[in-house]
Amino acid sequence: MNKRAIIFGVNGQDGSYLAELLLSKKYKVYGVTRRCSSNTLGRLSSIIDNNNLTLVEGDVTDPSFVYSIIKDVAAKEIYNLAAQSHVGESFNQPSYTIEVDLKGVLHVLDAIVRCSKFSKFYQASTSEMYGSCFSFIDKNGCRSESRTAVCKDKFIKLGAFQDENTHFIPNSPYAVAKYGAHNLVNIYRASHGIFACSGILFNHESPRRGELFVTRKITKWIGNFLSGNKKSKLALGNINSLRDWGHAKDYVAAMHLMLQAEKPDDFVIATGKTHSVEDFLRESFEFAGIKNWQDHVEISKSFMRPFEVDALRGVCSKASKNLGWEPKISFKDLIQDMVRSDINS
Ligand code: NDP
Ligand code: GDR
Repeated sequence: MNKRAIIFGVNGQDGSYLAELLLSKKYKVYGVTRRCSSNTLGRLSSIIDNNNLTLVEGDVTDPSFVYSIIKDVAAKEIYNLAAQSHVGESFNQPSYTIEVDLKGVLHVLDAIVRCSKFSKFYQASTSEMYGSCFSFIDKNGCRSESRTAVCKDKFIKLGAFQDENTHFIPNSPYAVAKYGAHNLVNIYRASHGIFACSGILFNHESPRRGELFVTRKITKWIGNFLSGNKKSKLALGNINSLRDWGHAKDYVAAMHLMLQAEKPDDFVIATGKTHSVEDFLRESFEFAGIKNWQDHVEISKSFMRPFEVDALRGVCSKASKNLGWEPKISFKDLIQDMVRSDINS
């Protein structure tokens, strides 16, 4: 049986967990990494010697490379996790972000249609596509939508949420690129009949999270502080924003499940719970036994975004019903996993 899978972005946070999952299910995994003069394979250390893992150097912005690997491997499943994935950075590098996060996806879809139509495809869509848009149930019991920025208290009071029926109103170059890619997946599915799914994943973290994302920035700072290596304060931007944070290990399982479903579709993957960056800060410092987090944090303009996504809370009832997927790792356990790992390292 053909159990070959291609993962674009295999050495990222999600790519590394997904590769481990697929290898444990006896897949032959072809992982695409970008050529780099320094080692970027650290997250793959536990599987790097696995005979069923083949690493291939290439870039999703190169259509001829994408076409060749998809044709040569003839994979059962193709996962596109490759992206310039930092929202803040997309304001500094908008054109590059569009090149990778939108055109890269077009290259993959196009190659599938031209030479591997039987392959099932997963695209990494994102909750960033909602921008400031959220849904809520109004006082008449009807579903309503708001498209304006909202403060934390109001969002929580409204019981606001986002799901597959909430509109997308992207407000960063990253979100625009991802929304474009999301639409392309729908168009290719409808017009070419390919099995293509988008996972609308809300924030998910782990000890392997990139160090420039806020959760890891916090836990890494704590690790350094406790080992005596940190003299300066932890500089952060907006700590009032709300995010729905899950654990990456749970979320890669959902990616795989989507490609095992009977028909291709889009699914929200989230925990249904929302916390502020400040909550994450407080709980991380408390778990590490550091008193008064306020004494160690400074707010810096340089980490503020020109346009912010204020509040996210995903409802994943469609994925629960159709895929049997539920998040297993709680916010508290996620924090403990990350803090413990950064203290130990
Ligand atoms: P990471 O930033 O950790 O990983 C991104 C991966 O893409 C890296 O392996 C990176 O390689 C690779 N990559 C970047 N540019 C290219 C390129 N031009 N060609 C080939 N590979 C490239 O992200 P995550 O693992 O956190 O996320 C995976 C995907 O899911 C991304 O598409 C992200 O946008 C999306 N997503 C993530 C969420 C999250 O909370 N983590 C939530 C929703 C969506 P290199 O190491 O060389 O940079
Ligand atoms: P996000 O994650 O933008 O939601 O995108 P990030 O951790 O970067 O920001 C979360 C929130 O924290 C605020 N913030 C800071 N963010 C960073 N990076 N650095 C800081 O110093 C800082 N201070 C405050 C941000 O303003 C924001 O409100 C992640 C990425 O993984 C995307 O690829 C993915 O699509 C979405 O999650 C869902």
